[in-house]
Amino acid sequence: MTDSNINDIKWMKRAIYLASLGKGFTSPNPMVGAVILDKDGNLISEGFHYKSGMPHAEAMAFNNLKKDARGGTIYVNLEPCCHHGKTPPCVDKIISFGIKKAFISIEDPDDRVSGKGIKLLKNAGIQVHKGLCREESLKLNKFFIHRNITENSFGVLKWAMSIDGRVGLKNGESKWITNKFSRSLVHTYRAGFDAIIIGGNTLRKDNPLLTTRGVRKLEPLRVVFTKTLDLPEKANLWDCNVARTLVVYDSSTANKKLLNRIPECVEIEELPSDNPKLLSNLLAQKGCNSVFWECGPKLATAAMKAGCIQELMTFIAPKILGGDNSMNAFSDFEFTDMKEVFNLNATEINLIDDDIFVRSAIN
Ligand code: AOF
Ligand code: ZN
Repeated sequence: MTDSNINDIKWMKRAIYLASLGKGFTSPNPMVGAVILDKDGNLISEGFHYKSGMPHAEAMAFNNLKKDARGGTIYVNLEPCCHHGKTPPCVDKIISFGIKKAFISIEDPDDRVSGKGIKLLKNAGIQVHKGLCREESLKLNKFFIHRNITENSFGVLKWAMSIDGRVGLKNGESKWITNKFSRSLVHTYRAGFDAIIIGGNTLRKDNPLLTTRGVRKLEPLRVVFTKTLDLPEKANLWDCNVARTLVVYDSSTANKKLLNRIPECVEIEELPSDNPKLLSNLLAQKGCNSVFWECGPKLATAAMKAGCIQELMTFIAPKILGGDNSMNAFSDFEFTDMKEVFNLNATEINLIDDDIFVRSAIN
């Protein structure tokens, strides 16, 4: 590897790091960072996209310029945009400031940009290098990329269970299976998502808060997916000062008269059926790149079946609950052959004090 390659990687990694500073705030937009060097290779500016509707990474970097950028180089982890959205096109800025070389890690999957941004830069005579730190950039924006390609939110399903695979006793008792460190880690993980989903059963049974406990100032949207609208009059989720709440109900089965039990501050949406795919699609349209499913067995099973889940987070506690009728993480998938089961790819295994944490992707 030459010195120039090493430097290019260094600056691209810096752009990726800057991009990551927007984590939790950019949706529906991606996390983007930009670094600008002058013609002699000195750092003259940098920027990142920190919120949808605010300047893009490149725009922030050009706004912060300390020196003339003519003949310089830009490093950016996502293809610069060429459309007039909430803000003007970044390619125009790159061209007008006289940049000569652009390192772009990955193409933008957004149809309005996808390949067109790079083409415009090349047409303007800018040398474009694509693919540097590609894997890291794909990983960083996997939620945004998934939402753009599938029009659904990237789903991560979480559950906590005993070492014999139970999520609760047969009377529904489930507080607390895992230790306090695991539970507080869940609050931190929530901060990485745009929305958290539960079903009506979980709301009735657990009355959860579904917050990050202040880990993130702008709390994720809390979503209740209900078939009946038979929800309690008093619930922690009805306190909209803590975080926003959205109730989504199945209009084919719900009793709409029960809507008046829900406080006005709660947002309401209806769907024609209880298909979780429709919910994932609705949330994607509302700008959620990612959703954290913290639901019970029925909804978890339906979400898995419908392809709404891309990743799983499992907390395993050193406890044995036993019992034929204890609660499971899933209800019946009705598999009759081992060829039908979900095959997972474990990507992370950690000890959380005496609990085990496993992250896995669905193959
Ligand atoms: C960039 N740099 O920092 C970001 C980009 O609604 P707008 O105008 O903010 O446009 C959003 C789209 O712009 C988004 O879907 C993605 O294609 C691109 N985001 N592009 O050049 C940035 N955040
Ligand atoms: Zn842009």
